[in-house]
Amino acid sequence: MKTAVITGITGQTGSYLSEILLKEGYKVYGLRRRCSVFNTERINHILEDSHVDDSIELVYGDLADSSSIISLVQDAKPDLFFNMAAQSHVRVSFEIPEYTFDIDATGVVRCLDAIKRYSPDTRFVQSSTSELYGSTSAPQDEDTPFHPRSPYAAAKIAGYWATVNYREAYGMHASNSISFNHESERRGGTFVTKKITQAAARIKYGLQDKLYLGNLDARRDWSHAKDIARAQFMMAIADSPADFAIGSGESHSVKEFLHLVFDKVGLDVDKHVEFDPKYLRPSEVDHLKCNPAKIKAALGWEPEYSFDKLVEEMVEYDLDLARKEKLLKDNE
Ligand code: NAP
Ligand code: G4F
Repeated sequence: MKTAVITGITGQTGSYLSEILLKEGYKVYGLRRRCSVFNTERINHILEDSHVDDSIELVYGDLADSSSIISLVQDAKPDLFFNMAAQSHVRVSFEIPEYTFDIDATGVVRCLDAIKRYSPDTRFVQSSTSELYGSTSAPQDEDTPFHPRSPYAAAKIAGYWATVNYREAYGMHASNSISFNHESERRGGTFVTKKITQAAARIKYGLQDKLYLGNLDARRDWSHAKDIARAQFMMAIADSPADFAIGSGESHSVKEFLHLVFDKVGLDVDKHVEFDPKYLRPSEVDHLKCNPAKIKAALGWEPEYSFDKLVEEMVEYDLDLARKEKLLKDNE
């Protein structure tokens, strides 16, 4: 049976990737962190389905702990290894820079080196990021110079180059997905898109009144996480390893996203949204917009979601949650 490891399986994109791999007939090993509360909310539906055939196995570990990564690689000797785990919040990385480097830079080397030593035929995909481009002007692609603007991006750039280096030095099938922003109903609530859709839905149902945001002028290339996960799988099974910029090719400002969501829900932005400087970053990334020509030509990847369809799905999901929350509150 074909096997795959996913670090960060409990995260947004790792959860979608696990669905793709199971559908493709892989046995999936997921690295999960020990947590004081349940942290498998995004994959519980998959765990329930796979209970009968053990097609998914969760293993405790941490990117800070090389022994757990080595054991997993030695035991599973996977065909594919996706490093989806990271301290993935840009603003938080300014507050915990050393930890962010340990996980997002050294953690990548821990994975690569375990594979090199114990399972050199395993194919590796590193979740790199458009944050590497930082202040370089849009549009960006594989040939655009990097200029990181946060501890997160500086750490991820080390992970990017470690992946390139293990490919060149040891002939490993190791690739970087330079993914632009990707969102979904499963997006963490402290990222701006989910923060907006969640707040709009709760305001609609009278569960909160205000939404506090930082810089509304930043522009991002937002895709659906399902489309990005599918691209990462296509990279892993491609004949040759390579680095690909993955995104929709469109950019929108945070302000546009905000207005679209509030319009869909029928709310007035001026009445409910306020500025809070605590959400500003010491250095910001102003404009990210992908040129996805290389992955489209080389692998035939095409996104299935439009920007509007992504926003619609997120809004509908959060409206449904808010409706249920209101119902519970009314029956307390
Ligand atoms: P996410 O929802 O924040 O998920 C991160 C995952 O990493 C979670 O499963 C988390 O576990 C796990 N994790 C964090 N620290 C860890 C550690 N020390 N050891 C082991 N696991 C750890 O992020 P995402 O949006 O799915 O993104 C997936 C990957 O793509 C990340 O590497 C991110 O940096 C990168 N990326 C994301 C985007 C985007 O827009 N989403 C764009 C470019 C690149 P818990 O569930 O226990 O917290
Ligand atoms: O949603 P964000 O926090 O995402 P950001 O910083 O672009 O990072 C995400 O995408 C990267 C890929 O480019 C990933 F590598 C990374 O892991 C993560 O998934 O912020 C988007 C924009 C920023 O310009 C931020 O300043 O929204 C602005 N913003 C305005 N108010 C806010 C807020 N961001 C957050 N999180 N919270 C706010 O209240």
